[in-house]
Amino acid sequence: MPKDIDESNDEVQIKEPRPSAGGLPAIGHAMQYIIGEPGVVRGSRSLLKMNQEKGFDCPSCAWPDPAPGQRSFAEFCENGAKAVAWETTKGRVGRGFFAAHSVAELREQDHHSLEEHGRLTEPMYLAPGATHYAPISWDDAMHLVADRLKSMVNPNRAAFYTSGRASNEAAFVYQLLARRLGTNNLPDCSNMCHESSGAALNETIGVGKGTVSLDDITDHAELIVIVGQNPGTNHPRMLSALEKAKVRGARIVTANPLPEAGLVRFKNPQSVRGLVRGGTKLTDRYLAVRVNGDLAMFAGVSKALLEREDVAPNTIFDHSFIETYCDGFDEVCRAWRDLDWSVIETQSGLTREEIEDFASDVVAAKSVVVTWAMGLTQHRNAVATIREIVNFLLLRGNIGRSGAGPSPIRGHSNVQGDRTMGIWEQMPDAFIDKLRDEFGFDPPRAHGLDTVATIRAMRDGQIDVFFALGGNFVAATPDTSLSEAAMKNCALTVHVATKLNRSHLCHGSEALLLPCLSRSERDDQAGGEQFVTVEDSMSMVHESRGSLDPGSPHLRSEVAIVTGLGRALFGEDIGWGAMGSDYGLIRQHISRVVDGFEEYEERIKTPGGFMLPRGPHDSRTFDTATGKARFTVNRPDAVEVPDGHLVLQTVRSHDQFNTTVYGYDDRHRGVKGSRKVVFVNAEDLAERGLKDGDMVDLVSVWSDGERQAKGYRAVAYATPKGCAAAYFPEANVLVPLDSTAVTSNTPTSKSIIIRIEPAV
Ligand SMILES: Nc1nc2c(c(=O)[nH]1)N[C@H]1C(S)=C(S)[C@@H](COP(=O)(O)OP(=O)(O)OC[C@H]3O[C@@H](n4cnc5c(=O)[nH]c(N)nc54)[C@H](O)[C@@H]3O)O[C@H]1N2
Ligand SMILES: Nc1nc2c(c(=O)[nH]1)N[C@H]1C(S)=C(S)[C@@H](COP(=O)(O)OP(=O)(O)OC[C@H]3O[C@@H](n4cnc5c(=O)[nH]c(N)nc54)[C@H](O)[C@@H]3O)O[C@H]1N2
Ligand SMILES: [Mo]
Repeated sequence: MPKDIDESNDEVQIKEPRPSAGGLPAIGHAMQYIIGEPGVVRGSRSLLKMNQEKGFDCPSCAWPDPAPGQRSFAEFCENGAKAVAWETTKGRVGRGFFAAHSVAELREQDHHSLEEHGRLTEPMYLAPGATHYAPISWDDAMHLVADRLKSMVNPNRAAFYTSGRASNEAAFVYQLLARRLGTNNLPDCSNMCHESSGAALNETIGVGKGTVSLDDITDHAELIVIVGQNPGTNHPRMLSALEKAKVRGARIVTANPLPEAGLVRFKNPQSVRGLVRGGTKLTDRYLAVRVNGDLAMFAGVSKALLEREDVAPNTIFDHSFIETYCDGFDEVCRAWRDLDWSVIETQSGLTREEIEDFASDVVAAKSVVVTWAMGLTQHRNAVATIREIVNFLLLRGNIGRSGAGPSPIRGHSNVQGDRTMGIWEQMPDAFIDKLRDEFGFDPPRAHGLDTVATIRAMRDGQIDVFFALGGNFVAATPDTSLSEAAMKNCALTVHVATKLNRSHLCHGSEALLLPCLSRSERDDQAGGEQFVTVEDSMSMVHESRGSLDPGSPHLRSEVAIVTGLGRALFGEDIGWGAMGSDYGLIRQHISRVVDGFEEYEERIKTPGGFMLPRGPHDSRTFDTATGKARFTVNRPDAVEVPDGHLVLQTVRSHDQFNTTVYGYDDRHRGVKGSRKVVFVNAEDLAERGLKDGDMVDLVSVWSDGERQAKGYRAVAYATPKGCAAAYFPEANVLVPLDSTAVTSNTPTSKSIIIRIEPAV
C-alpha cells in the first residue's frame, strides 16, 4: 500500500485511501470552499436555495431531489458546494484581463488556473491574426456569427456542441436554430458519457433512459448493484439514498476495480449517526472486477442463475414475465450454456465462487436495481455490457415493478433533458415531423456529426464554424493534441461560457467568447423574471430559478444568446425575439413538439415538478423493434491486454467537475497536491522493477502509433493486477480518437492500453 509521504516531491503527499466518505471532513471542505471563494454571504445564501422549491437546480450532477417536504434544509453535498462556490466567485475576467494576457500566454496555464481567474464579464473577440481577445458589443458579435454562418456554402459546415448544463429551454431553441439553419450537426457531451446506455436501453427496452425512481432505491429495492460508478465523489447525495436503503435492510453489491471510499462506508454529514457514530456500512459484497470485465461478470451471474433454474425448474426465472413481455430468451440461454467458466473468470478477474455468491444475493432479493455510470459506458463493448445488464434484469422480471430496474446515473445536471429536447445528431423522424409542423419549415433528416465525427471533420477542414453552448471541447475529448489542432482548423470558433477554459485558447482563425448567466443568477428579460426547467437522472422535470445578482451587467442568458442569434440569422420568422423575452413561449412550443410535455406550463407549477412517462416503468410497454423487451446475445470480449501492458481507466478526482479542476487533492484516494499520479497494482510495479513513489511515463499504444504522458508518480494501489487509473482530462492525451465503442461511438477512455516506463 502507498507510503505516507513522497520524498521526491515535497508538495505531493500520498496517504492511505480513506475508508469512508462524508462525515465532518465533507462539511469542513464544503465550508472552506464557500468561505474561501465567493465570500460568506453570496455563497451561503445561494447554497440554501439550491435544490429547493423555487430555488435553483445544483449545477453539479443530475442526482434527483427528494419530494418536497422530505428535503433537508441544506439539500446539497460537498461537491455541489464547490460547484456553486466556483460559479459565484468574486473573480472577474474582463477587458483589462485580456489586454494584459495574450492568448499564447494563457495557453501555458493549467485547467485550474484558467478557471480560477473568475467569471467572464463581457463579449470578447479575437480577430484573425490577433494576439489578444478584445471587447466587442453583443450586437456586433451576433451579426458576426450570423454573417459567417450565412456565408458557408453548406449548413453542414457548422457544428453546434452542447455541454449538459444547458436548460431545457436553452437546449430546445439551440437545436431549433441548428435545424432551422439546415444541419443536424449537434455533437454533445453525452456522446462521451451515457451514449452507450442510451443505445443499449433503446434497443432492448425501447427507451434510452433508466426506468427507476428515487423511491425505488430508498424504499423498495432489496438488492442494489452499483457498477462502474463512484458516487462518493460524483453523486454524493446518492449516498444518503443508499443509507436510507441500508437502514431498511437492503443489500448492496458493488463491482469496481477501485475500492472507492464512498461505497465502503458513508458518514452522512447531515445526520447525528453520520457525525458521531461510525457512519453506515454501505457495500455488503465488493467485487474487484477487472477493468472492462463487467460483461463477463454479468454473463457469469446469469449463467449461474440458469444453472440453478436447470436444477430446480421454475424457481429462479420469472417465466410468466419472460413469456408475456420478452423475446430472444432461448438464444441467450444457449449462449450462456456455451460459455466457459474459465472465460468468465479470466475476463472478469473474479472467481466462479465470487460470482456464485453474487447470484445467491440475487436469488434472495425480490427486487433488484442496477446503477452504473462511466465505468461501463466508455469501453469498446460498452453497449453490449449494458445490454447484458438488461438480460440479467429481465430474467427475474426486474423491470417495470417497484424497487427494480436499470438506472444509469447521469452526469451533467441537465444532460438527460438536453437529449429529451432534441440535442442529438440522430433524432428520430417523428420528432423532426413535429418540429416541422410546429414551426413550418423542413428540418434536415440526414443524421449529423457526433463528437468524434466532428473532430474528424474539423481536422479534415470540413467545418467552418464551431459553436459551443458551454463545455470544454478540446479538454473533454480524446486525443488532446489532435483535438486542439482540429479546433484551430476552423474559420470561426464561438464559446458561450461562464469561465475561461482551454477550448477558448485553441481557437479558429477568429473567435468569440460570449459570457452567460449561471444557474444561481437571476434571469431578467423584457417579459419579466424568467425561470428555466431541467430533467434529472430519474426523469423528473422541475423548475430552476436563480436569485443572485448577475456576475456582470453584460451577461446574457443562454436562451437570450441563442434566440438573439436566431434573430440575427432569420429575422422574426418564427418568433425568436418573443421566445427570448418570455420562456413560457418556448415551453408552449415544447409542449407540442416533445412527447410527455403536454400542458408543460401548468404541470411545471406542481411542487417538485412532474415525472415523464416511461413505458417500461409505467406499464411494461416496450417500444422496441418487436414491441417486446429483448434478450440479446453478447459474447464476453474484454479488451485484450498484450504482455507487459496494462489497461488504464481515466477517473475524476474528488476535487474536480469534469475539466473544471477545483484543486489538486483527491481526499478519498489519499492524494494531496498533484493530479499527475497513476494508480497501479503493487505487483505490476514490482514486475517492472518499479516501486511506489517512482516517476514514470505512460505510453499508450494503438494501431496508428504511440502517445505519451510524461512525469507521473506511481502510486501502489488496490486495483486488480493488469489495471491502472489516472485522472481525466490530463490523461486524454493517451486516448486515440479512433478507439471508440461499437454503436455508441463513445471514446474508450476507460480502456486505454498502456505501458509504464521509468520517467526519462
Ligand atoms: N463532483 C463531481 N461530480 C460529477 C462529475 C465530476 O467530475 N465531479 N462529473 C459528472 C459527470 S459528467 C458524470 S458522467 C458523472 C461520472 O460519474 P462516475 O462514473 O462515477 O465518474 P468516474 O470518475 O469516471 O468514475 C468511474 C468509476 O468507474 C470505475 N470503473 C472504471 N472502469 C471500470 C470498469 O471497467 N468496470 C467497473 N465495474 N468499474 C469501472 C472507476 O474505478 C470509478 O469508480 O459524474 C457527474 N458528477
Ligand atoms: N478521458 C476521459 N474523458 C472524458 C471523460 C472521462 O471519464 N474520461 N468523461 C466524459 C464525460 S462523461 C463528459 S460529460 C465530458 C464533459 O465535457 P464538457 O461538458 O464539454 O466539459 P465540462 O468540463 O463539464 O465543461 C466545463 C466548462 O463549462 C463552462 N460552464 C460551466 N457552467 C456553465 C453554464 O452554466 N453555462 C455555460 N454556457 N457554460 C458553463 C465553463 O466555461 C467550464 O469551463 O467529458 C468527457 N471526457
Ligand atoms: Mo458525463
